[in-house]
Amino acid sequence: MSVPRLILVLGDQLTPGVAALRKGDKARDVVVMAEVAAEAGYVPHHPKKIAFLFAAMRKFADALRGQGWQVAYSRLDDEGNSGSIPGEILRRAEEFGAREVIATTPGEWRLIEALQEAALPVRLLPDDRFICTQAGFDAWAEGRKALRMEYFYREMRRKTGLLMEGDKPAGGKWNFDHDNRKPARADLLRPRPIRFDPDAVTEKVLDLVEARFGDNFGDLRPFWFATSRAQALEALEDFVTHRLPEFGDYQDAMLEGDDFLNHAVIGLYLNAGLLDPLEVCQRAERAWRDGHVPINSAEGFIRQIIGWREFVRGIYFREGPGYTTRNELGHDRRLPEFFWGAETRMNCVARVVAQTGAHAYAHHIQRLMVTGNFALLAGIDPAEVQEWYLAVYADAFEWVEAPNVAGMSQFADGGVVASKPYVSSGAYIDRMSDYCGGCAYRVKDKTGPRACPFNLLYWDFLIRHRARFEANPRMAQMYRTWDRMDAERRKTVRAEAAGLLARLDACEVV
Ligand code: FAD
Ligand code: DLZ
Ligand code: SF4
Repeated sequence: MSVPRLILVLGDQLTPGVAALRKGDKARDVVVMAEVAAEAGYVPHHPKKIAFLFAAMRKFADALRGQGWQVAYSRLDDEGNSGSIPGEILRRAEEFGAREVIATTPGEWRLIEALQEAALPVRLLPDDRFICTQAGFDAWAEGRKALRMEYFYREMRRKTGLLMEGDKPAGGKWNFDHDNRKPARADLLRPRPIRFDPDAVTEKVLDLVEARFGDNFGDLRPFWFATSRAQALEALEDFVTHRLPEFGDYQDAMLEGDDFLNHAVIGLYLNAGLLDPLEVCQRAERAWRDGHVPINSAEGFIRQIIGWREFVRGIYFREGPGYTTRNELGHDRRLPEFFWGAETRMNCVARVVAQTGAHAYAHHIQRLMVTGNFALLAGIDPAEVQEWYLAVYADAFEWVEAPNVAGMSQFADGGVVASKPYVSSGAYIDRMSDYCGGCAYRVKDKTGPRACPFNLLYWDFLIRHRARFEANPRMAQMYRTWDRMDAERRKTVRAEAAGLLARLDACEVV
């Protein structure tokens, strides 16, 4: 009999057709899956995120066994668990007499490097669960002065044929974002995402996570995520039926009493491998062709997946391991404690952090224009901001988190992802949400004791970085507005912003 090889399947590779499994031989090889302290602890992950991954991993292992695979599964509390992926590879190699490992390339440079340094040779196969290959992305990017998602997205539309009529975009436009900026009103009838009661496997994981990670930021219970492919498919159907029709309209809206609005809440399932990006988009397209969903919603949703999701992945691997340490704006302030739940008087921030703690979820505009906006305006160290996002969201894996946080949100990459920094005063938050009504600050106040911190810090940010952004045609108008402001008023804004930042540094409640 030939020597068995180890087939490594990581926690976010829960796809039956993942590259390493395709290369494996059921009759010869052993699948290795491992819950390990190193992966569960390299940032203080939200307990719901750890529970989701462990429960989904255990069920996936069972499904593989059902298909005839031999699976060596390490539970976190197993005696002999070495605590790391390379350690578990070595342990299983000794157990089964294997001399070779086949793995699908992880979505994180740290883990790629760890596998390359493992005691056994590890053959890394490209992760082909994406629409665009890395070679395809690099070929598209080559020679372009700036990489812009919109042009990449059109290529992906042509490549997949999604929402195409011949070689023309369906509905006559590539992008319907212009129709997608409506604020939402509280609506008790808007259906919330479907919830799944934990079964016996999940309950066991919840007990483990409670004991080991119960002190991490975030609520473990109630736990309601899907943890199998069948449930993830149900969650997709639930979204397409109930929330996709108005997804476009309310994509950017935020409401205090509605943590999900019309969002899909499937990022975690896509990223863990329970759903396939193309099948998700084809389902949305079918709903449009059936007349169930308008084009602005179908297009807006599909763009997030074949556009943004594929684009940020291409950027992460193109930019290399140094990407996450970039800090082009030289920001070095510590992340305030209120990101971890300490008191803040800013209602918008308090709400988004509380919702994040409750669900390990916030939608895109909450991540970008509330917490991300505040961190950028206040000049927080982008490494600390990245660590926070990587820890608190159930869908966070570095390949997708880093370009969104370091690139899109914090401009730490100097403009690789975003053509200008995503900063705004309180007016944007007020327009798109109902947060300001219940806030201790007044969004209309530009200065004074109750001035909204976003108003003060917005100008302060622009002036601190004037040399870099003044020439940007999309920002020139703001500098003209500032220059036209009364000199005394400008002095007051800067002095009050400095006072606010000093209070932040002194850990006072702001
Ligand atoms: P929906 O709004 O319903 O969108 C549908 C799908 O589109 C998502 O599930 C996701 O797969 C995809 N998508 C949408 N926007 C993006 C994007 N910018 N990049 C990649 N995919 C996108 N997404 C992650 O998957 N993991 C992260 O760690 C992550 N961190 C983020 C950090 C910041 C600061 C910002 C601004 C965005 C981040 N995003 C991240 C993108 C986006 O916020 C989430 O994908 C989305 O909120 C997930 O919720 P949903 O499934 O309800 O998405
Ligand atoms: C995020 C995570 C966690 C919390 N735990 C595990 C684990 O115990 N075992 C595992 O194989 N993967 C885990 N992961 C995912 C990895 O840390 C890593 O982010 C991805 O595999 C990168 O693609
Ligand atoms: Fe946020 Fe300012 Fe509105 Fe308060 S007033 S909720 S701080 S934007």
